[in-house]
Amino acid sequence: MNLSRTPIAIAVTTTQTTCPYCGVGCGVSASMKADGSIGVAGDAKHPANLGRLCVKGSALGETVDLDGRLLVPQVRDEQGVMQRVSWDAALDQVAGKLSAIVAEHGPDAVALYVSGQLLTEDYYLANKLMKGYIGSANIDTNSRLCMSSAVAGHKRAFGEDLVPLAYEDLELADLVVLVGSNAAWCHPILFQRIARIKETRPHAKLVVIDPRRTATCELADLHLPVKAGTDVWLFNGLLSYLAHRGARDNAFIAAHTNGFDETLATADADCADPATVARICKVELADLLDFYESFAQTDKVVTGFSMGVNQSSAGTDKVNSIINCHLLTGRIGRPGMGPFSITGQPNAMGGREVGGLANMLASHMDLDNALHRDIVQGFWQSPRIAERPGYKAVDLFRAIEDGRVKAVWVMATNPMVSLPDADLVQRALARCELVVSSDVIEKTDTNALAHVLLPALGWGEKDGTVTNSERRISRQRAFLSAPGEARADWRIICDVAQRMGFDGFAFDNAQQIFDEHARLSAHRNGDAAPEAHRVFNLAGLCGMTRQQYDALAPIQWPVERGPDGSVTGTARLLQDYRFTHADGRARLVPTPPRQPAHATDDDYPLVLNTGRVRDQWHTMTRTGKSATLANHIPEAFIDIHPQDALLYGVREGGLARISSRWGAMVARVQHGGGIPRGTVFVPIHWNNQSASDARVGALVNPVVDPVSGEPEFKHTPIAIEEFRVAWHGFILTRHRLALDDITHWTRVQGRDFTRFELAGRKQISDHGQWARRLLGVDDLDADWLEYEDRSAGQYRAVHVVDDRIDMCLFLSSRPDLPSRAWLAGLFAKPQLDEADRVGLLVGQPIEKGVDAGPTVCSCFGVGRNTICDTIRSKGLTQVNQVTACLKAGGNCGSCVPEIKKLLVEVRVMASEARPATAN
Ligand SMILES: Nc1nc2c(c(=O)[nH]1)N[C@H]1C(S)=C(S)[C@@H](COP(=O)(O)OP(=O)(O)OC[C@H]3O[C@@H](n4cnc5c(=O)[nH]c(N)nc54)[C@H](O)[C@@H]3O)O[C@H]1N2
Ligand SMILES: Nc1nc2c(c(=O)[nH]1)N[C@H]1C(S)=C(S)[C@@H](COP(=O)(O)OP(=O)(O)OC[C@H]3O[C@@H](n4cnc5c(=O)[nH]c(N)nc54)[C@H](O)[C@@H]3O)O[C@H]1N2
Ligand code: SF4
Ligand SMILES: [Mo]
Repeated sequence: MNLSRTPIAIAVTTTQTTCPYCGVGCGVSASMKADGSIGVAGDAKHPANLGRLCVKGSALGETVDLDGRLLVPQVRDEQGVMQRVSWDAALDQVAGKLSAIVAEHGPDAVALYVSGQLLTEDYYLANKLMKGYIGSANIDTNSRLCMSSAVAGHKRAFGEDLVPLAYEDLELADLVVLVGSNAAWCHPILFQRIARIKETRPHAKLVVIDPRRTATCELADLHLPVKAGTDVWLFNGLLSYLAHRGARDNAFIAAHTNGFDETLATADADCADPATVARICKVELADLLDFYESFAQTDKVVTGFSMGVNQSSAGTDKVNSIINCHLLTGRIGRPGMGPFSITGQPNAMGGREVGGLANMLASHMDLDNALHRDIVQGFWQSPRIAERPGYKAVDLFRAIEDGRVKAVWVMATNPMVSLPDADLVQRALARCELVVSSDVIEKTDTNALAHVLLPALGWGEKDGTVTNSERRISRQRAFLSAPGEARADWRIICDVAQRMGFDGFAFDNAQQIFDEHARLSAHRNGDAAPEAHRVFNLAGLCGMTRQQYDALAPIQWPVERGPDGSVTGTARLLQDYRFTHADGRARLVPTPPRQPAHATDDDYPLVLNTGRVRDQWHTMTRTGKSATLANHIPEAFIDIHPQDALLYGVREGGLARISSRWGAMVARVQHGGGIPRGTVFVPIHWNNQSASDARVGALVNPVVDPVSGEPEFKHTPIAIEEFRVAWHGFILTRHRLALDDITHWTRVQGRDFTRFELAGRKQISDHGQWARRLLGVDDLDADWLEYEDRSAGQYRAVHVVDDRIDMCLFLSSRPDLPSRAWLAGLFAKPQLDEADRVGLLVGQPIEKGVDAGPTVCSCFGVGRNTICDTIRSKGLTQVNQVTACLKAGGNCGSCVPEIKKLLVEVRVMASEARPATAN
């Protein structure tokens, strides 16, 4: 079988598609070149990004090779070994077992766990299969971990899950408030649109509300380092301030809302006094009043919020406390204003459209509404329709663990890493009768526990639609042929459904599925009964031909078709102030403030906050393949305040173990992430494939918001202690390596090599012998050079083949090892010169300036040391001067906040006359 790939068209034309990462939903022009490499550029015509891409988007070409891809169906045999099987055998097994379990234990004994990274067409069919045919609502999605508090907040306030505004409104606003959002790193292109407002409208103001001083704060006018979990106090305080200082819109409140009196009374009860709020939220009173007054004085306010709001045991209340302030001031439905849920995944919004959550139906209809069930079942002509909500993600895995759910089909998500209490997920999957996983990558933490692996098409190969944060539907188009035996997710769902004996799944292509989805959105929408009305309506996109679907330009829903056949989307919702609640009014929702579920105590004195870094995507299955992206932050870390580090006996650069009541992990200690005292921040990305012991999900408490079921990912009490090791080291090698015996390791993708960061507990008696065995080098190999200084506890070895560096290993009793950036540079050289060899022997570069330091600008590969040296030597004070000298920051702009921070750091260091640290 041919497992290689072929282009659909070699660089003759470029294909307009959409980035598969964040919810900004940037348009990408992609092509496969004759040499097999992938060309990727921003699509200048796409309204989300107008030609720009962030680092992750720009590096897409480095992630689509077939290395590590799941290319054939596999089934675990009786010995527990995965065996390649035919599609027929795999599908028969999945369909047969699902049917048997349903027959014996009922439909609620099986479940689907899906993802905001599926295309709308895939998602639509997964939901249809579960709710209309199997007859259970046990389909939930990783969006439960992400957007569900926003969905619940929208439904409470508006009666429907509506994101009222468009990206353009951020540019029209005079005040942008970002709450619990590190947009500079997580929604970079959107953030750059906000940052650029300053150039044209300098009076516009950006306020960031986040316990950490993130990269996003570098460009803010005001940062409120709110105490974790206290946002409701802050926004109730704002509501009270606005209400009593003449900022409320009485006419709007009277005509278009309910719930004003109770909501204001609730806010006034605890939060009428700004000084009290400032104390509880741990922010300066003057800063708080500055924010309140700005909000009161500014008509055009957009409040953007993300995971610092949603991922909380009070997530839904946080969302409503924000929306309340917009309703009180009538700041909604007009240009430049409104509450704005910034969605995470590329198709989080599409998943909500198709009803992919366990408590929703389809097309923005509700499970618990008999009319809605009738509309959907009538449209599907399905044998059944689920009548009550299924298990939400966290409960679903509990139900698997205790045997209530006996089969789970996971699609496009990696719950072993991304769910809270991830060790419970491990126990649950280990005892589950049938675990099926559809993925594009073979070795993931979840796949390690699956019985059946189904190879799915990935980005560049799959075809369909996604909807971004501003409700804009864009096409993802294929420009690569299907590799190996991989199939589209929607096709795999149809294959299984048909084998289970269900009609309603006879589709030949994505367009037919999209058409059905669009028709359902319009079906009986606007019937006489008020609850039949949904704002979500794709009437204008029904009946497209294949060619029209293929040519579909990005468009925001709802979509209408005029009498002349022209199709119009909708940039801004709620302009008529008609809300989806039966009485047409919005709700102000009382939000009594409450603390996070678990407080710190003597055993677990610190709060664990978790989130993202700039250049990695989730569990790293794709971004982890890119050497460019690995350079920014190569290893998992525990960011802690220097004074807390001192207090708990951990040292920057060393390893620490953190533990909670649920689990533990090990990572490197660092400072400088802008973290307040009493908390630590750990990235979510590293997992069992990329490190020995860095899966932070294992520690996260599984408490969820009572309304949305979204976990409290940002607040778990933990303890920290030094992770003692006898030695530290690293390897750069062009070869594969088995690391069975090493206490702690992290694998980092390099351009022509793999890097391993290592640390060990066992003393090594004979370094040379140990190193040669680990690296597989013959004792007599003439190309093996080594150096040992026993008194300093240092050892290094280099293997050179034909004058090229082949592998190198450095060990030390302390974590201060030579620059990896310097050594990476040597791997790029066709030949080592004399200075390189001397450098390798003495363990540091001989020539000055060779060590660029860790990458700051990934687009142009500019390191921290280079930037700091240039700032210092040329006396630079502005980011654009750095860009003029080094190009850094001049392409995608994702690193601009970090360059800004370096400008300040160099200035501070110069005034303190301290030397810069190197890495
Ligand atoms: N580089 C990158 N970008 C991504 C992703 C990725 O994996 N990598 N994933 C995408 C996805 S799916 C998502 S959901 C988004 C997430 O995007 P964001 O929500 O912007 O990212 P996070 O890092 O999860 O968390 C945001 C911030 O919430 C803050 N926070 C923690 N607790 C609180 C609190 O109590 N109150 C407030 N106000 N803030 C708090 C954290 O300190 C953190 O800086 O990013 C998307 N974009
Ligand atoms: N501690 C902590 N945990 C968190 C969060 C947090 O802030 N803190 N954030 C949560 C949030 S917001 C999110 S969104 C989740 C994300 O968490 P996950 O969804 O678990 O993370 P991903 O790595 O994106 O997983 C996607 C999987 O789908 C595969 N895949 C990619 N494309 C395709 C495709 O087209 N088809 C198929 N079938 N498979 C594909 C990838 O290889 C990968 O294995 O993490 C959540 N977990
Ligand atoms: S901002 Fe970056 S990751 Fe997000 S869609 Fe655009 S290019 Fe992709
Ligand atoms: Mo997310």
